[in-house]
Amino acid sequence: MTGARRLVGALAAAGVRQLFTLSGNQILSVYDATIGRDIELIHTRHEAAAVHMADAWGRLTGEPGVALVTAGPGMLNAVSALYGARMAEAPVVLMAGASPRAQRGRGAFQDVDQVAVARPVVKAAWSIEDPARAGDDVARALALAASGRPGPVYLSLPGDVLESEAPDADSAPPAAGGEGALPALGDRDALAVVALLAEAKRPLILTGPAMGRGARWAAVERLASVVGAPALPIESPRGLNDPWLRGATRLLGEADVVLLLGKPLDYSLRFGEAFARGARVIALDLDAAADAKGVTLSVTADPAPAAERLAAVAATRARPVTAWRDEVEATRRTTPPAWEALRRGDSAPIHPLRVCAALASYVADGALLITDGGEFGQWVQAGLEPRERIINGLSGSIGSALPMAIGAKRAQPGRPVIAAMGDGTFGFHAFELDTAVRHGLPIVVVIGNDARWNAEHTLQIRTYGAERTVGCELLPSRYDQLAAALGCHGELVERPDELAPALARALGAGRPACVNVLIDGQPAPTFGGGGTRGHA
Ligand SMILES: Cc1ncc(C[n+]2csc(CCOP(=O)(O)OP(=O)(O)O)c2C)c(N)n1
Ligand SMILES: [Mg+2]
Repeated sequence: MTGARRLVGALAAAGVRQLFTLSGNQILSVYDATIGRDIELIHTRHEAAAVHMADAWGRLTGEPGVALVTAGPGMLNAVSALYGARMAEAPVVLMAGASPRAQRGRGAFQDVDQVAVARPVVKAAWSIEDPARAGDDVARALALAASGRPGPVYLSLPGDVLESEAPDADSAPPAAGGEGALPALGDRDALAVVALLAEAKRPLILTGPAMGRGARWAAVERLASVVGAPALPIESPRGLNDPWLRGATRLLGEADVVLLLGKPLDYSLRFGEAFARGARVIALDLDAAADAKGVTLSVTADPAPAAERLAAVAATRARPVTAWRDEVEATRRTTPPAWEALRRGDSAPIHPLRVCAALASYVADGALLITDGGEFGQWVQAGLEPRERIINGLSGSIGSALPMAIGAKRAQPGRPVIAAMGDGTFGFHAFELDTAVRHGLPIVVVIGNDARWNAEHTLQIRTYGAERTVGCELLPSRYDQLAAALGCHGELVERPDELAPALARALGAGRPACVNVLIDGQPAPTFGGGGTRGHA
């Protein structure tokens, strides 16, 4: 059996049902090996898009999304998206074709040290070297991507390893269980953390992106309710200035004890300066540094089981009920009174909050909302209250929303998926609308078209003055016509009263749709407080 067949066999055995991919010489043996297997090739128009799709799949299902791209430029195209998956702690496996081993370092076609390129942005990167073990490598990569702190894993696939025949390995080692044993929370540490939380008047729990999803998040919420702390995932590149936190941003800066669960004290928390002076910070993570600056108590433990354990320990202690948790949540849900008029406004170009108002009922009915960076993205995050959202994440990279919507629709085909993004952001992967058409994945793209890169334009005004704006203009292009040319349903919306019928037609079209809304490019809302401003 060839290495390629063994690799595909291992993917199928692990339950992988699709590869997000773009073809190339070096991976055609893998394509061939999928014939007759229950694995679909979702073939994209750019390698980064393939990884963004795998990223969304990983975030929604908890299972690794798998992308397959060709060597050299194909792999290099995917690297930026790998960074997005790493910062979002999304389980992803990227496999890329690579030069035959005998040609390494001899100027082979599209030869570049792909493992070295991938290493800074993945949990692990290696090259498959033995066709007999190709299946084991795949199983290991999949397990590693999903375990501990999830993230991307990279595998190079040398052409000769894929194509050569090899007998089955004598005794294939059992698939390794990810990272092996992860550090567990000790009794003394558990008591110390609970004691600090018990003393707090305004405790706060912040998590990293992975702890903010699925079963991990359920554990966090149990702990939060036992200790009377608001719990929030930090997944926005604007940190505590995440527009979805609204006025709660200010309150969070008043917390007196902050428990960071799987959340580094990084730029998104202004390295600790986002908190009140004197606030005590507990850092609990797989790799918590013992002497981290600004940290009162540092605990090395796997945060997901630790959250369960802490909840159990804290439940044995009486704790006075305070209004703090409810106050933060109520403030988070409250939008400024002045927004009501903007949500109902009838002026053109359309205010971003008017677009939010038109989307609200779909989101309330359970549509999955995917939003990307830029000022329009921030407005959408501030102006809507989805049960579940996917945003670009701590990478602060724009452009992923459209391909992520495709990966999400593949994962949850029965659910409406709405991707709302700026016009600049749309341009990065607009051609993936073609991928959505070919694969019958009827996503709805809503473009807030202000004919500029407004986030940067706004920063220029703030930093250099209104008379020194330069290089951030776009055109009010007919992206709806572009979409229609690719086989999508297209809508142009110029006036507020056109919004609701256009969205209804788009969501009912039964094929991918693009609603091109000419908006008034407004600076994103800010609510004051700690955090990081101005990031995508
Ligand atoms: C990959 C990447 N390139 C560039 C940026 C810088 N950037 C952040 S927001 C933004 C403008 C986005 O424009 P658009 O999508 O039209 O949204 P708007 O701000 O106009 O609402 C840019 C260029 C980034 N964050 N990521
Ligand atoms: Mg724009």
